Amino acid sequence: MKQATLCFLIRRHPVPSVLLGRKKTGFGAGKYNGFGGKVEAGESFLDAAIRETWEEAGIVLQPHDLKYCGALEFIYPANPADDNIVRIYSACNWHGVPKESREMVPRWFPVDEVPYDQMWLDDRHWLPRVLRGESVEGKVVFASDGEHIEYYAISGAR
Ligand code: 8DG
Repeated sequence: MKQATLCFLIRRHPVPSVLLGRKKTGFGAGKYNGFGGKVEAGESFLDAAIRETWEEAGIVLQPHDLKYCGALEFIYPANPADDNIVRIYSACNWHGVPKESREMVPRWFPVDEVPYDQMWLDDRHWLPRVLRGESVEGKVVFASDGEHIEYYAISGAR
């Protein structure tokens, strides 16, 4: 199964907020998400999270900036090539200012105004935990349309 990453930048001031990017093209286009994508040959998950956040948002992260927040399996029975296991990270420290890239338009959202109606449908079941500093583990199985959820099981751990 494809290995992938997602990284959420979180700032405390002026109000607790998360940086999301609206995907401009490709898989998940039009949706807000964290920054991430496939782990390439020879990379660790951490390397991939750092590279993707740089490529998609122009943000520089050091390995020690990243906090591991758990892993989720995303299963697309109608298109198994899209199946992926994602390691999720958050970061409260970084260098640089978010910048639009070829793939993403970054935007800050207060944590109580996350645009779940413009995100993958499962995100509302686990992202609030990540934003509270908790970890998540689980699996999401999508329906044949690749959008609705057939089944999910997500547990959290502090
Ligand atoms: P790349 O070309 O930059 O490597 O990556 P990509 O085209 O953006 O994505 P990908 O490699 O196909 O990897 C899948 C990405 O999509 C990965 O970051 C995890 C993410 N993703 C799903 N399903 C869901 C979901 O339900 N919610 C969220 N938040 N992200 C999801 O595959």
